Amino acid sequence: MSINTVSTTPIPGQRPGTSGLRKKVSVFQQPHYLENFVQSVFDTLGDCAGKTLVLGGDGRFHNRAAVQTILRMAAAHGFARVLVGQGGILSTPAVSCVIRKHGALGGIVLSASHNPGGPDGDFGIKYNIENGGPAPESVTEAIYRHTENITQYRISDAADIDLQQPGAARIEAMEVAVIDSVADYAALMQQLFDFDAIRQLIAGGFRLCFDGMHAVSGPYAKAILEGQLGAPAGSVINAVPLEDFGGHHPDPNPVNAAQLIAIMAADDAPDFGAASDGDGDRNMILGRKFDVTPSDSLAVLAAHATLAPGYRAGLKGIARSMPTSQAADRVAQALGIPAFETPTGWKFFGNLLDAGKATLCGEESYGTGSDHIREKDGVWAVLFWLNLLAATGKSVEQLVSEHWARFGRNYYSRHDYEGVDSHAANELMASLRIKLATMAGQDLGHYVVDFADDFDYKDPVDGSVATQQGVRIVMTNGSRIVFRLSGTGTEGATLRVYLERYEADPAFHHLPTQQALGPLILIAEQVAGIADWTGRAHPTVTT
Ligand code: VG1
Ligand code: CO
Repeated sequence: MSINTVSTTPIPGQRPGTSGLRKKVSVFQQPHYLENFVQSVFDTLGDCAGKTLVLGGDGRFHNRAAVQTILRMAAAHGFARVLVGQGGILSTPAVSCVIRKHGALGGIVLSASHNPGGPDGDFGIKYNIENGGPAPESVTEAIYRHTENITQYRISDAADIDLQQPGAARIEAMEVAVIDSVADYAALMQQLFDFDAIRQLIAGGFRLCFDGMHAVSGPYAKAILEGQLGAPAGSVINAVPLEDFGGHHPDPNPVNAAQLIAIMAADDAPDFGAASDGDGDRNMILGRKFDVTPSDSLAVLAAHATLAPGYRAGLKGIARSMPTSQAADRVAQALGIPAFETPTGWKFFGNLLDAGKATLCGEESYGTGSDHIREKDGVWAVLFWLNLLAATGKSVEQLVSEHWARFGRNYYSRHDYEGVDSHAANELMASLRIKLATMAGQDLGHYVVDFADDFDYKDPVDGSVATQQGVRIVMTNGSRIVFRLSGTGTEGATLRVYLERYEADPAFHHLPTQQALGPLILIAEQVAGIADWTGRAHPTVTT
């Protein structure tokens, strides 16, 4: 074994987006592409002697090859130890859990999350810091600047490590520990939730269906739901991670999880349905013939959190991303705890969680989590819901309807215009920004604009500032329209339009969502000229 220094030149465009660096697999397969980025991460970290790195991914195409490359480079950089998931597999929440539990310096997650996989799909890499959470922008920007000037990387010429069985091996002076991908994570879940109560619920005939979407959470859900909680075999479907996710988008929303939606819409549907995404950090919650919007899910969990053993002491605060509905804010108000509004992306929650200012966090994009780790967490959200269902004896629909009756309903939908021309998308946003200054006080349909701005965020812990995080038009009654461009796509631009209407009157709590939001949808088109700029009369995906 020996360590080689390889000359390289910068490759443009290695700037991480909302959640790491995501590109087509073919881009990552270019010579030096992965190596340049990984060396930039390591050089940004500096001396790693004596330190531990956690490594794993969602099992998508190119995962195994990338794991072997990164192991050789970590050895060359002087890490003492790498903890790598068996088969190269670790979900995003499991990486966060393992970093924290084993006191690692950080971790690398190989995933493009909800983006499609396979040789023609997407690949991605994300660095998580010592607290287990996504690197903040100060770190990702330093990594990016390094990629612009890189001249060499170092790599061992050691043979591939066998990742199939847990055990220990060595590359140069570095220990490689192949760990059970599920064990640490499952142990943490047992501390947070009442497994006995859930086991009893299931033993009493309560039926559930978890859709692993052929992505990383299958093995976690099988081990916990079927293995530990006694759900009958077959309760977890599409449980085996596949390199191409079976050709589907591993994105748990009513559009992409069509199989599960059909199961939950049948007359003999199970009592509870759920799905997770490529890297296991998202969740979709369903009742029988009933979908729970992610924003409502956060609010319901917050309102009942003390029913779960891990949250019995109460919540310190609730944080949500700006475009997420304000349903959780109403719960925070009722509980007398602070509510925080952050830019999109889990990295913005890290400081609030570390400082003990927030306990629960959520995003409208099917992401929910807490201070148990520093990532959003799909299986955790499922167990939290099961704990509430077991403790209350109510159905999913009952819990949500009662929530609306108590707090009012925040109708909510996101309209995505995917793969639009980047230039046109930027022009659309620029033209919206120009209008903002004069919007306050204007009548739009039956609404009056309270204020309109481009969301800025100053982190209350370290004072760092993020600007241009989404254009929002907020009406006097709290209804809102938000526009922003996606930072995770790999083709053209994706325009996201977020629509929210607050309705206090229970007589109006059961309208079809798109109908309830109809007037706001018209206003969004009228204000932004979406059809003109994008050439699209309708969104590609509505969630
Ligand atoms: C999207 C979501 C955002 C989420 C991010 C990563 O980002 O909107 O809420 O944090 O994906 O999720 P964007 O920039 O495309 O809107 V995951 O599960 O793909 O890591
Ligand atoms: Co994800």
